[in-house]
Amino acid sequence: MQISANFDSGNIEVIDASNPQRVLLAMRPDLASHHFQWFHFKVEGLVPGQRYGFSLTNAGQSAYNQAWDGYHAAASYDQRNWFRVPSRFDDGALDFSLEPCEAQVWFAYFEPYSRARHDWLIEQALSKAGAELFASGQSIEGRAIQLLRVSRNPAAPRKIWIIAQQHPGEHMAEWFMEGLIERLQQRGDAELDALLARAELYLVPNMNPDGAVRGHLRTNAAGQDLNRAWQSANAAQSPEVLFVQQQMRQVGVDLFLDIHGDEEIPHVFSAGCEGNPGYSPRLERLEAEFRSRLVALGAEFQTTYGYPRSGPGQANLTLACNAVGQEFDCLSFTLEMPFKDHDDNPNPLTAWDGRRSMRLGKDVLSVVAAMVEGLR
Ligand code: GEM
Ligand code: ZN
Repeated sequence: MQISANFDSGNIEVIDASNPQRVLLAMRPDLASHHFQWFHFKVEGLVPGQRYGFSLTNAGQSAYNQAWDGYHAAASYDQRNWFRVPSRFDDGALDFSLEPCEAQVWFAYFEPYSRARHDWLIEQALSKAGAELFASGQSIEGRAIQLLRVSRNPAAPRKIWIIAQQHPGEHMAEWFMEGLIERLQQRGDAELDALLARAELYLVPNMNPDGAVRGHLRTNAAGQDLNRAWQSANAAQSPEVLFVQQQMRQVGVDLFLDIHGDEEIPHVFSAGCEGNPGYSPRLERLEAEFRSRLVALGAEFQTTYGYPRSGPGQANLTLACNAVGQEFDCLSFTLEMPFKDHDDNPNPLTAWDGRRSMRLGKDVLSVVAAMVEGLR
């Protein structure tokens, strides 16, 4: 049996593989950071029908070590179709076993979104979704941070910004962007036509390519949590954020969505700007309308569970959602999808996955289209 992780978004260390029924593994921390929780590795040389056991021995020290209860590892025989493997968090380790039907299998914390698929998505957006490469920044290690613009009316007054995967382990975020870009390829979509008559879309499908490729959970190649850099972005530590902020200041922002994944809460939810100094009844109304429209649409989204609300003036303005909402006095959300399942509509086979993330991206576009007139 061979175990490997030296590939795009790979992350595992083999502690002891001498006992195939109890292979001892460990997750590797982000570069220059203590954060870890993401794992992604390949096992080859399996005997179909024989049971194999794996143990992530340092799960109890991970960034969100309260998040393992109810979590089940993702697995795939072909890197396209993913399913969940019953997993148990016990005595500080995450244990799971499998009786494989093939000689090789991949395991991951969530269905990975590869850099190769990212490159394909950018090409799809440019060739089929009416997007243009408005600007391109660079990550610390020199990977492109593409800022796409979708504009059918250059005089459109509204500027809608959607960024994804500031936290590199939150691969559901770029699946969401793929769903949104896929919908932009549709013809005869009346909602989309109405939206693009009044707004331009500014999309960043992946904010943190270095971290994603390196198999990081939370930080970029300098160990910086990009979602804590929005008051101090700089070329050395957070060029990814600096680039997007500079573009936002040139273009303007009328609605901002920051797409993330959450380790602990088994639901799709949003976090707004109620703690911002500039929060107003207008923004409160817009937040409530966005949330109620998404629920009414029948999207996989709910408002019962989520992060604790911030008190007045207590927001952390180093976060993208709060920083952008405050600076541009606009509707601004962090949108969270689960690493576990959306328990309002559980799917034991797959839990939350890329396909459902894509569906949510499409649904969010409908809500944005319905609200574009009233954003200002
Ligand atoms: C979260 S955003 C945290 C927002 N918290 C509240 N109470 N609004 C982060 O960056 O920690 C997003 C994420 O990591 O997915
Ligand atoms: Zn995040």
